[in-house]
Amino acid sequence: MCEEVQKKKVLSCIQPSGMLTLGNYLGALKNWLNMQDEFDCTFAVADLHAITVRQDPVKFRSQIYSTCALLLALGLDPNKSTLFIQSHVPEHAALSWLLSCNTQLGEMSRMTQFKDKSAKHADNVNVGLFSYPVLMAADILLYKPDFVPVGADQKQHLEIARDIAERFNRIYGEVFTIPEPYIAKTGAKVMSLQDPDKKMSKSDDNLNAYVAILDDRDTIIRKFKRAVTDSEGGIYVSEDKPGVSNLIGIYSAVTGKTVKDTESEFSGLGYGDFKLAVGEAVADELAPIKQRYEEIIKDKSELERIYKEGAARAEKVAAKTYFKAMKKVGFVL
Ligand code: ATP
Ligand code: LTN
Repeated sequence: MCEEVQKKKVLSCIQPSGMLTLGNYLGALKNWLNMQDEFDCTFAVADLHAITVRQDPVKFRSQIYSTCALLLALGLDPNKSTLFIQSHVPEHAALSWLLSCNTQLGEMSRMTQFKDKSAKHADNVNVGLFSYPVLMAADILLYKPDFVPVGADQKQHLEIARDIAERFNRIYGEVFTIPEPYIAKTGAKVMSLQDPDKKMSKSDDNLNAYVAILDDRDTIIRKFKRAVTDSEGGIYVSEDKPGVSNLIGIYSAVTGKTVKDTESEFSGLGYGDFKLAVGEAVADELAPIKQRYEEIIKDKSELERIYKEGAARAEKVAAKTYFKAMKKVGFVL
């Protein structure tokens, strides 16, 4: 008789805060997809996180739909993985309160994403932006995952989730699993095409700074042609050449070639030809995704069926963990 081996668990989320970018794809989503067979995966669209910066309600609603559709177009398979919308499972916000009361102001003040985002949105430095990592800890801890696939920029948030879990377990008794980050070897930090010292971000005001997964071929190639490099020439990775290094990183992440092979492939070429080649490789990779997306987004009722079914499945797991945590703290249930 064959014994069924319990798969290890994976959880991750993405905010519907704009058009998903090449950075999201190479840094996080490609890993999500690769993990679907080997792991028991749960993925959510983190709509609650997205309102830490102001969202236009009409655009926000359509971004939530399009983020779900794009995840499916990328190859997320609802028969293998659970896909849901974060706000549809109320335990996320509820556990976040419990965890907030066990998190210190001091540890939260060190978060670099808060520092960056509060500088960028100086007119709306709200309490939610500050406590964002606690909600993220709740997202994670409810599902007791072994691994959380994220880009390198989220490492600090994951560390705080681990600290919160360890502290809670120590004070109240074992409830949470301590999760491990799972960070890609290539593409973990894709930089802005216009300012390669900054990460590529879907909420960047400069449209040329990022490539959206749904950009058409001409737009993708144009954005790469305009990418900031340097005046020195020479196609190799170096700290003094953040623009060129970023393009090499993108090319090797997309093609699967090593950085060394990429450097020798382009050695002796001018920046113009190099940028065109990177643009074409990215456009080739993204074209079929865009095509599948156009089909999926047409069928709203099928999309609704998938994320509702996902939420029902997710809530069963989340409610169990939440109930256990409440009980340990002493609530009357
Ligand atoms: P925003 O710009 O609204 O803050 P974002 O583009 O940073 O959003 P998130 O939804 O916060 O995207 O992140 C989703 C996933 O994509 C996370 O795992 C994050 O680490 C990863 N990610 C985001 N940007 C990059 C990037 N430039 N390079 C690699 N991974 C990234
Ligand atoms: N903060 C994350 C998005 C996010 C997330 C999560 C990632 C929200 N909840 C839980 C992993 C696990 C970001 O990528 N900016």
